[in-house]
Amino acid sequence: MSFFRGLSTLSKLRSRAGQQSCLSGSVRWIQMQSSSNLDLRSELQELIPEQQERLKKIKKEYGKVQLGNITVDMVLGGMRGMTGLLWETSLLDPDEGIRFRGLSIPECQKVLPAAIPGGEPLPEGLLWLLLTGKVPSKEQVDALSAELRQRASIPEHVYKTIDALPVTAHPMTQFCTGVMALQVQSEFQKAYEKGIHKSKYWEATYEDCLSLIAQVPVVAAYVYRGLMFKNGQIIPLDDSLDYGGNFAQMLGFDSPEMLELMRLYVTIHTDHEGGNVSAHTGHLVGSALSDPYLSFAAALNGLAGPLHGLANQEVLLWIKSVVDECGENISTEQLKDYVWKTLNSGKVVPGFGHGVLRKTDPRYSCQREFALKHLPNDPLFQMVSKLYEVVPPILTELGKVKNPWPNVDAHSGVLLNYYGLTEARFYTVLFGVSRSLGICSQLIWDRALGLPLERPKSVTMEWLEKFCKKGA
Ligand code: CMX
Repeated sequence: MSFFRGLSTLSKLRSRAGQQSCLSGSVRWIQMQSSSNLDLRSELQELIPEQQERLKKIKKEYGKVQLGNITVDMVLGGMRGMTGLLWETSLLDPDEGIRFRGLSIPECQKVLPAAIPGGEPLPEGLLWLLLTGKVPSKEQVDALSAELRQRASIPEHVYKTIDALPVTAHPMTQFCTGVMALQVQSEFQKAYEKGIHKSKYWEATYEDCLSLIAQVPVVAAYVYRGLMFKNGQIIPLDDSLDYGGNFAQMLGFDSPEMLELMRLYVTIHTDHEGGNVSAHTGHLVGSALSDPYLSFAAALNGLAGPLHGLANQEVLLWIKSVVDECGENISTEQLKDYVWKTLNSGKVVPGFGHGVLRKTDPRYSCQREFALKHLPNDPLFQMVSKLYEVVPPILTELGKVKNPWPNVDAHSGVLLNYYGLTEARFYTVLFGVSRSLGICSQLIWDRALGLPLERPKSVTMEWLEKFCKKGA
């Protein structure tokens, strides 16, 4: 069935949720046999053979088709624009933004089950979509929520390992250390040591991934509620709550709006196709058959960089420095001066620009919608709105910035800050929790499809010079 000509179609789809698949392409859905599986693993078990056949066919029929030319600029430019990875769970269009298995963020907000009528999507629903290409029913999502809660227990040594770090260790260091400590329970590693057959890799990977996804919010909440921010007052998991809601309440927030924000936040940060630093790192490390804990910890280390996930921390700190220096009622001219001052001191304006996107990030836009609905008069939100007007023309004037528009990180901090999560240094941990859903979903498919060890060719400057002179 061809699909996607307007959001009006989507309301009809709600009633058919669970019966559609968008596995066959980024913007096309095909009708699939309706499934009554409440269990995600059984659903995957059914899908994997057909996708393995699909990959074999692509290799056989199109293996020698050229996808483009590699230029020296691409090699020197961090492989920008070089198509070189298979990533099934999402696809990024430079102008339109991310689609999760073919669905844009507004479409996900329409069709994925919510905790409250008309509310934000439940991240478990997005996980189901990422893994299967199907929009789950509410019953399927509820079953997955329950499974994740069951898998969320944390061995005591994980907390002790985090506690062994200095209290001042960055929250991302604490979080990543916690994930590494969880690794000792890896089912994949144990199965590999016992000599598991490669056709079964995905099953052990699935076990690790679901447990990891379930556990990371608990570890993250431990980091937040620890000595650095909340004097070690830990809040346990609530057995009646969904994944995003539970995460918010474990962090210490129980207002319905904050629970909704967390559901939206976790949903939109999950996945951004395969080439970004965290996703690519997780996939690369996983390609060596490192288990999901090792792979995801590696991904987190990439996310902790200021040009990537740490930018959400940087944005709030930067906005607060503007307010400290110039006050909340800063004029447009003063704000322009502050942006120029940042640029002239050799820094980037955090929250603006992107390696692939060339328009405003839809992850920014949906957070803006949330703010307009819930906190239109918040002074920091108004500052973010002002920056939306002021920064793009200045970055354009610089002449070298390919995308002057705001990205996901330009907005998240002020929303969290409004609801009382004011500790900016913790923000990238939230991003990391959400990323577990995307990176783990792809890791399961990496194993199911038998994707190989990643090993691109590198060259030296001397090699490039010789090669180019020969060709000239
Ligand atoms: N402020 C100042 N300069 C910027 C800029 C910004 N927001 N965005 C890009 N530029 C500069 C680059 O630093 C680069 O300068 P040099 O040639 O002097 O090195 C030039 O413009 C060209 O860069 P580009 O091709 O437009 O962008 P890249 O793909 O190299 O980098 C990104 C993308 C995101 C790292 C960059 O836009 C940036 O540093 N933004 C600020 C940090 C940020 O918000 N990161 C979060 C991204 C989203 C995420 O991953 O979470």
